[in-house]
Amino acid sequence: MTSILILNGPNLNLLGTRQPAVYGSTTLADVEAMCRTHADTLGFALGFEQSNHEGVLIDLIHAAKGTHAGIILNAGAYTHTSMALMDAISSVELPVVEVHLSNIHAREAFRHKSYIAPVALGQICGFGAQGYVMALDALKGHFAK
Ligand code: CA2
Repeated sequence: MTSILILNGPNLNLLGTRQPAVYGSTTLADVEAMCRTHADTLGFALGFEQSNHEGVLIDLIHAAKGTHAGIILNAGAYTHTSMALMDAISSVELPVVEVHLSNIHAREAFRHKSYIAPVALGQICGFGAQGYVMALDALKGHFAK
């Protein structure tokens, strides 16, 4: 069965507990449950991880090679800073869909820059938790090409 890794970066463990006006009231456990339900309908197996540590995220991307066929990545604030995550994505040559809960282009200027976007299949942002489900559909379509 095709397996997808959903990877979440720093502070996303707090989802649903603070700043609901920006990030919604859905918890990360809720996001995982939504994704698992949708992955079942698409015939995907799912890995679902979160880390607050850049090196751990890099290790998880490296380990995805050979285990997962694609990655859905919300790198949190590392999106805007991390050339190391960008290099890790390039090195594994797996399709990556970049996801953000908020519309990063409608927020502060520093959030407009993404180091992930140039090495991703595409970016989904601004649709809250539904963006992860949309990313699963995007990978399904990509594999069907
Ligand atoms: O919109 C997104 O998904 C972000 O990746 C979220 C990051 C932010 O730095 C990016 O610019 C956009 C922040 C994640 C923090 O998540 C929290 C959730 C609830 C309460 C506090 C933080």
